[in-house]
Amino acid sequence: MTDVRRLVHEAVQSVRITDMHTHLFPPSFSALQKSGADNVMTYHYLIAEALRVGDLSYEQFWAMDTAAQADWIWTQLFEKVTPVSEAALGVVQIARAFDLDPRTDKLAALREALDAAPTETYVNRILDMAGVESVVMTNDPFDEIERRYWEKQLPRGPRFHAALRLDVLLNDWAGVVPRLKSQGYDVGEEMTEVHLAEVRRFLKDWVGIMEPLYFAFSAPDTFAFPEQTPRGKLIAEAILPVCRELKLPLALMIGVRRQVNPALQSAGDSTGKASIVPIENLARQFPDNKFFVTFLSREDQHELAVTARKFGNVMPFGCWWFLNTETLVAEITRMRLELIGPTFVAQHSDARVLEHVIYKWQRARHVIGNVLADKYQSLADTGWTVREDDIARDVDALFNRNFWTFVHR
Ligand code: HDL
Ligand code: ZN
Repeated sequence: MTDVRRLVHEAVQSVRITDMHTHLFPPSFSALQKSGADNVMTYHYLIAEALRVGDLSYEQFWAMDTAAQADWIWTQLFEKVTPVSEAALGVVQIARAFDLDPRTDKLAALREALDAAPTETYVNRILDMAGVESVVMTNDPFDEIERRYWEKQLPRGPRFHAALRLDVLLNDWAGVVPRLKSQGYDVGEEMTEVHLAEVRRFLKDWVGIMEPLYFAFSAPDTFAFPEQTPRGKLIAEAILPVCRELKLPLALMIGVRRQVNPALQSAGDSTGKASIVPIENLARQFPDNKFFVTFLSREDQHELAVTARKFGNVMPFGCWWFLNTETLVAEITRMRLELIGPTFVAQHSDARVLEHVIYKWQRARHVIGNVLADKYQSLADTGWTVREDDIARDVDALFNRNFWTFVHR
């Protein structure tokens, strides 16, 4: 391995990461936090894969309790076939991080090693194993269970940041109106200026409660902007004005097609090619707003990278969900480096279970490290002197600093 490649891999292996999009919660949000072997095994990625192997009906699978589901998934993906998929290999990597041999130690040992009721100490141990400095959660003010935790103002510690998730507000205005009215906000379906001002008040109230780093919205593949719909008006006249006033980015996650197979429940969503035009319109019409953007479809990635060249208020982030594979992380990262240099957020884990961060970031460091090593080696081959502190600066930007600079800009 050349000196340059070694320096790049060392920098990537040692960088402390900000994980800007996860579904993790601190131990104080006990009903919402997920850790431990049975939660690792019943990740919806693995459920979908196991149901392709086994001969259980959807109903039979969902009728089992979590431990029985985990045992069944283990048999399907780790005994009947070889765990070479991203998610199955991830379980192996988690086991290996605890010095277990999953072939011989099997699921029982994983249950022994991982902690389903984590303490602060365990959480810090896992985040440190992954080299993750802090994570950003996904926080829904319309989730009744989650609301109760926020109302108690429970401590969440310095390693769990909030992001205010707006899917319910933006996807179900008619359903939200009575709920907001019951909380004392004077809103109505006709969405008058008074109603929009009340939505802005609602958003600011939750900013005061959660102190989010950004607002987020998972948009369908059909997302359009501008559009004369409640969603279009809420974005333009409620969300973006509050984001501008409080200097908060809006994260747009575009391309999901929810519940293409409802029988798979949490595993039933899929992907669809979306249009880049709404992002161009938003970035151009609202130059004082900041947009984190990620698309779910492989086919949208090139247009996103080109759009980021056109608009400095667009920050591409991560290789999301079905794109978080060795092949596509390498392709997307290479494409972004070649079009916009090290000026994006390289990855997020989307972890749903605490121990996910171990394999998600081990894989990201490996794949992104290889791409970066190629790029710096190509540069060195021209005679440009590649310096160790330049590499460290760029790697920290991709895995950490670009996120914070954009949030605080
Ligand atoms: O909408 C989202 O934030 C997605 O990441 C979904 O939560 C999805 O189910 C997921 O976990 N993807 O990794
Ligand atoms: Zn997510």
